[in-house]
Amino acid sequence: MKYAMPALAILALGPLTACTTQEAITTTESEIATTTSETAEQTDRPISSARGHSKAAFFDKYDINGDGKVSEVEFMGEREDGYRRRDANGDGQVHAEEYVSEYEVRLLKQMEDQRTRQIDQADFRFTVLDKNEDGNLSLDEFHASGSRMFSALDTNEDGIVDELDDAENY
Ligand SMILES: [Ca+2]
Ligand SMILES: [Ca+2]
Ligand SMILES: [Ca+2]
Repeated sequence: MKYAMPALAILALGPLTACTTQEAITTTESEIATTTSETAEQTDRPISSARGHSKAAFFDKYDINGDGKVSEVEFMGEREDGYRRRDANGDGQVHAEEYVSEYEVRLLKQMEDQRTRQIDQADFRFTVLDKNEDGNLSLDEFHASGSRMFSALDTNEDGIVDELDDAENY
């Protein structure tokens, strides 16, 4: 029945969750790297355009009247707003510093949002781990989480994690 673990229990898998967190950070870094290497035409997209989320982000950004369709008028209109936003000194031109600094502001905001989310998740993980809610993570509580994690990985329950186990999330 361990596959039917509720989300809360999965979150309690301390190191495993930490691993997932690390993965999230790595993903963000690679997204930033990807964004940096994108062509000029693509950089107008929302920075956080992880695969799968990019379509939703596209509609969120460009579907101004929210009808589930993006007309070229909506698209180009939003692009023009983006151009005006970048033109910080309002001279009708986007200079290199204006272009880069607009990106920097968006990037910093994204990183701050990410940081806030990760810290909130760490706070939440602690409340899940601290079973008796005394504000301290005892070694027993920490080991309880470790046992659940090991059990989830040792799918054939032989006390060893190896190739014979087919857990998908490490
Ligand atoms: Ca300007
Ligand atoms: Ca405790
Ligand atoms: Ca095993």
